[in-house]
Amino acid sequence: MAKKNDKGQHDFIKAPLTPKGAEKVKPVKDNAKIKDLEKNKVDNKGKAFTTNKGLKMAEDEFSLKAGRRGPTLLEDFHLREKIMHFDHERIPERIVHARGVGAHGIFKSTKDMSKYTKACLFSGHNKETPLFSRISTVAGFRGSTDTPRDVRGFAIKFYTEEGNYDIVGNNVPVFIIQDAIKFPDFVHAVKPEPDTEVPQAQSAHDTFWDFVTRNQESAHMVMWQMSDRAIPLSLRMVDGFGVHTFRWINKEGKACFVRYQWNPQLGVHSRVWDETLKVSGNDPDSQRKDMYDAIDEGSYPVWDFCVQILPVEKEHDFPFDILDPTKVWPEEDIPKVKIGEMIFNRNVDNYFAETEQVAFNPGNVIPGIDFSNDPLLQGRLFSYTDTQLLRLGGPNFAQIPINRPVVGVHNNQRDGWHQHMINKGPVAYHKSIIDDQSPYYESPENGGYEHYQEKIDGQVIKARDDSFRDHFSQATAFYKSISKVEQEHIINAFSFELSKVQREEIRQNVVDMFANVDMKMAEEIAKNIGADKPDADRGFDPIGLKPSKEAKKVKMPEFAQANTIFKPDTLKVGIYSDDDDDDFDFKSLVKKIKDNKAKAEIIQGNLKDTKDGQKVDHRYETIHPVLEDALIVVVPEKPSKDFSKNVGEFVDETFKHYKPIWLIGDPEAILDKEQQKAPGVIVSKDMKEIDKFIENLTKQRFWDRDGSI
Ligand code: HDE
Repeated sequence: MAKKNDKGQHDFIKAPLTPKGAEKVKPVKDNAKIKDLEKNKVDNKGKAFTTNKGLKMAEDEFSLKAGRRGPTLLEDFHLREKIMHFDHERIPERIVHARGVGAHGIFKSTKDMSKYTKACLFSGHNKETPLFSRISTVAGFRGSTDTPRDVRGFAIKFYTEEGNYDIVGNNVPVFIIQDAIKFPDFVHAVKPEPDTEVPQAQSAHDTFWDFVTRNQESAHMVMWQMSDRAIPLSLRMVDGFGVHTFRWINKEGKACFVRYQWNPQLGVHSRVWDETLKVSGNDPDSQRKDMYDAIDEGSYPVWDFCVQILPVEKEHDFPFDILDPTKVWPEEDIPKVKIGEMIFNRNVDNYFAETEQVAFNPGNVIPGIDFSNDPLLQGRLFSYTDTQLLRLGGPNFAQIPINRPVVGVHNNQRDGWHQHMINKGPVAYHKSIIDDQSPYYESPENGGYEHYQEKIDGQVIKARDDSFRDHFSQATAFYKSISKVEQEHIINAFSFELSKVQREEIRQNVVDMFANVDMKMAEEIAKNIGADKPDADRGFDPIGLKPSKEAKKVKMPEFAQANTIFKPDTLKVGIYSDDDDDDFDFKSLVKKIKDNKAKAEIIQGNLKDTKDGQKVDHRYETIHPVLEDALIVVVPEKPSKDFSKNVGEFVDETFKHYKPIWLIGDPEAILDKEQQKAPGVIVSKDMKEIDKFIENLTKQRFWDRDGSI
């Protein structure tokens, strides 16, 4: 029974805060979530077959019939159970971000940030917190391809000792709209058009581009979407951004604003567009397989986890609104600081149970983290719980193994679909004297969550502030900050997409609008698609404001992919060769490639091992050159018909996608004289060229190669 006060009454003013002797919060172990999931893992190996009720069955191949050729009987509970379950095996796919790949990992803090936040995962050095992450495309259905031109979602769930903390971000730093109320319109515009349900996983259609020109806050993100960032080489080579401004709060209750980003230690790399189209057809699962294989082989992807910190006093010091999700915080003005590393080191055991059922929510926060008034973020806080209620079939989705925290859950919520908890006793309301007023409320000093007490003073109004109305300055700054090659790719991407737009008026509106980003860029696009000369004034929606002088000065060189990290690690070298090439030493070549941390895949006419015992990975027919990052051709003395038939396609595709090539043997009939001298091409039988080849592989693409596309 609860203690009474000195007047002999129960204290009914408030429930006790953190009674003496209450359990202290203990740090979680990095494998805490893995251990937790163990409890739910099922291994059928060597086990007898049972129904879902545990009944062992003598047979699972025939339904119960009245006579061997007679009708099936209703009393066949086994048949009914099996078919009933099968009939309900699908749940609604995510309305956006339906196609994704998940992985377990660890966040390791490398810098103590307790001066700025009391969030447990960021305090202390070398502190490890388990996590689960899901990277996704946005527009495509769950069964679509891995490699459309699209932004990638990048969500992380940290299982901390103070509950789950989710960062639900993207691989680009800005969003397409500023206010959540426009999200359904945007999604309707980018998804397949409702009359025909085409096109799948593509923004190259009328409704998307119509939306863009009618909502010009989209300008900046569209530039990113047309850039190489939207066609990544691998999901292990994408950045992640929290996009919104969040608030951090320290132990003293002092707040600051923050933005998150995490950068891959392998660098940010992309494919070229022609290659991407072919990858989609040749291996629609290429990126999920790439992630799975890398983790499976122990090549764990690692991201540097960084934060930009802004004192609250500086909120209004910039030519853009720091709450605007269509703007980045340029690093020249607000430098980023590395505070940790995020490593993916374990694959899921079951795609549906983990990757499909994981439920992220930007509203899942822990003490030390709070929201800002970014109107996009505010709307998201409502949306995610709502969507999960439908997708996961009831209010108890937080009890699904992948979603449950690694700490205990104690409250008075009860019942609902799929309730797994067995709460004891009669009390299911707060402050009961029967249960000693348990569960008690934790005081903020001891880790109880308390919202930041921001002072709000304003009129109730459906509007946006003028500080959100400049839509073009950062779109221009982004374009100006990237390399010539990246700029060309943007022009090509716009030209491709707009060529698919059927309505001439929409095509013209787009070039007119983007003349406000860069006139030369818009002119090139207009020329490519046969539109009239762009007119920036005609394309400017006066609902926006022209960039101020200050805003025009913003620079963002940090986003040029030309400045990224280059490493040969995990890149794939295809070794194209003939069956039964007795003389060639495949073993040493494969070893040298692997010594440099790259991967070697032998491609031949059939799958029989090479004479020196190397595994052949692919047949000519079952691999396409776009799936390799570089090509070595081992030309035999007397090439077989099969070798000669396919070698042309392998070399041509690799050449025109600017990738490294090494011809070991006679180059005649494979490359013409000009091509043999092209950058990134080696023609030599000398195996010492391996060093030069690895250097080329590290560089990845030779943009100055003539004859490429
Ligand atoms: Fe989401 N978003 N979103 N979003 N979002 C969903 O939640 C929504 C936004 C993002 O791998 C949905 O569980 C609204 C920004 C990711 O499971 C849904 C708004 C950013 C994922 C939803 C936004 C994102 C989602 C669909 C405008 C980047 C996949 C299924 C206010 C910062 C997470 C689901 C995963 C998923 C709503 C805007 C990222 C419908 C209303 C901005 C990575 O609730």
